[in-house]
Formats: sequence, structure tokens, C-alpha cells
Amino acid sequence: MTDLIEKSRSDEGVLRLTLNRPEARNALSRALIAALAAALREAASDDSVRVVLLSGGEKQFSAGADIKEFIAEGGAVLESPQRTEDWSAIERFPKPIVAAVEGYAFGGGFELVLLADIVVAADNARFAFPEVNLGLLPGDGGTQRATRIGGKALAMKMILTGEPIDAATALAAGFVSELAAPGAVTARAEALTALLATKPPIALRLAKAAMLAAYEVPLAAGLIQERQLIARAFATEDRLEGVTAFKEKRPPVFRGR
Ligand code: CO8
Repeated sequence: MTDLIEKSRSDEGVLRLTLNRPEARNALSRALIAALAAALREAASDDSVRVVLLSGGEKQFSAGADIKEFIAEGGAVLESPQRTEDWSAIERFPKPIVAAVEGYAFGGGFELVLLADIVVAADNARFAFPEVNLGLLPGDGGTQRATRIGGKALAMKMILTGEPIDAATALAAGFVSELAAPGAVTARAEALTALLATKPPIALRLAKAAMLAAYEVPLAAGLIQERQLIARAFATEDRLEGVTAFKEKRPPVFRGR
């Protein structure tokens, strides 16, 4: 059986995970989500992984939840504690995830994109929440994250109409970090992950946690949390290395300590 998630590693600490169900347009079956969550759980506790590059290949990112699965299983899919736990493993992944999006990211596929930290999309990529056409609504964070990130006006239009938006709109809304020409997306995402792999891993994790807190807590609590997180970064060997390298006018070498 082919792996639902293709994995490859660079010596520099980039773990590349590719959704690998092209025959079903990378529909997010329970097994595919479980395989992605398992890969991320392993990567979370593996110090040699500094950053993850997540892609769906050249044709599509993902067509969303597996419709055939919930036709067959009904509400049981939604009620599956394992599926919920697997999505939260993706949500809680502490290291940076760079997503490379080509083709379309629909439904759960778009919700997965919203969990990435930096998103490079092809300038002909498309994003949609087609759930309404199935008598549904997004169920893996879309109503919350798309509204918080892109604002009510755009999220309402997308979720109530099911109509796709183009890459330029997704960029303007903040769903996407930058656009690249079709065919150049992977190279750009690789350049970004290679850059992140040179940065201090603990500071990256703390910065990610601090920014995600902005979606969870009131400003005053977020500012307190930021102060606590910078104190933790201050205590690292990598902070010492960073300032020493600055003084010595040489590039820093960060070890994740
Ligand atoms: N689930 C299952 N199979 C799919 C899915 C999907 N989401 N999308 C495509 N496929 C399958 C097709 O059925 C087809 O299979 P087969 O060859 O056996 O007929 C194969 O993939 C190829 O599909 P197409 O021929 O349609 O490929 P195209 O390239 O012409 O079109 C599209 C691609 C535009 C993506 C089109 O397939 C499409 O519109 N797919 C459905 C998109 C969609 O509605 N996504 C939302 C799903 S719902 C969701 O994400 C959240 C639900 C709420 C949570 C539920 C929790 C359980």
C-alpha cells in the first residue's frame, strides 16, 4: 500500500510531508489525517526536525474532508474521538509549518492551510468552503479561523456561498503569506524552510506560541504571555550565540539549546 503521507528529510532539519492521495484529490480521510498527525507527533519530539514543509503536490493541495467516507459512515466520522485528537495534534504542532499550495485547497484542505504558519500559494491557486453545497458547514475550524484571520465579510461570503476565492484575494485577506508563479511554489517554500532551519529552534517555537495566543486570549493576557516567552528565549544558549555572533561579526550557529 502506498503511504498516505510521503516523507522526506533534509540534513538541515526540514521534514517534508506531502499529502499523497492524488486519485481522490488528497481528500482528507480519517486515515490520511491520522497519518499526518502521526508524522507531526513524531516530528514534535524529534530535535533533528526544525521545520515542516507541507504540500499536496503540483495539481492540488486538498479537496477537503472525504465525502465518500462520511456518506458511508454518517455522523460517526464527526464523532470519532481519534479524528478530533488527530486534528488537535496538527493544531498543537509546536514547530513552524510552511505550506506550499498549488491548485485548490477546499473545505478541510483550506482548514489545513489555515493551520500552517507560513503559506506560499501559486498565483492561480483557489480556496473555498464548499461545505454549504453538501448541506454542511466547515467542521474543522473554518468558521472560527477564517473569520478571525480574514474578517467577517469575506468569511461569511465564502462559507455561505461556497464560492472559491482566487490567490490574490487570499493574500489580501491574510490567508496566504506570499504568492509564487505556478511551478515555482515548491522552490520558494523550500527556500523559506531552509532559512527557518538556520534560525534558533527554541525562539521559533516560542514565537509561534506567542502569536497563536493572539487568537486565543485578550490582549493584556497575550502581552503577559509574550513577556514570559521572551524570558524563556533569553535563558537559552542560542540567545547567547546570537548576540556573541553579532559582536564577533559572524553568522550565528544555533543548536536548539
Ligand atoms: N472526498 C472524496 N472524494 C473526492 C473528494 C472529496 N472531498 N473530492 C474529489 N474526490 C474524488 C472524486 O469523487 C473522484 O473520484 P472517482 O474517480 O472515484 O469518481 C476523484 O476524487 C476525482 O475527482 P474529480 O473528477 O471531481 O476531480 P476534478 O479535478 O475534476 O475536480 C474538485 C476536483 C473541484 C476538487 C472536485 O472533486 C470537488 O468539487 N470535490 C469536492 C470538494 C468539496 O466539496 N470539499 C468539501 C468537502 S466537506 C469538508 O471538507 C468539511 C466537511 C465538514 C467536516 C466533516 C467531518 C466528517
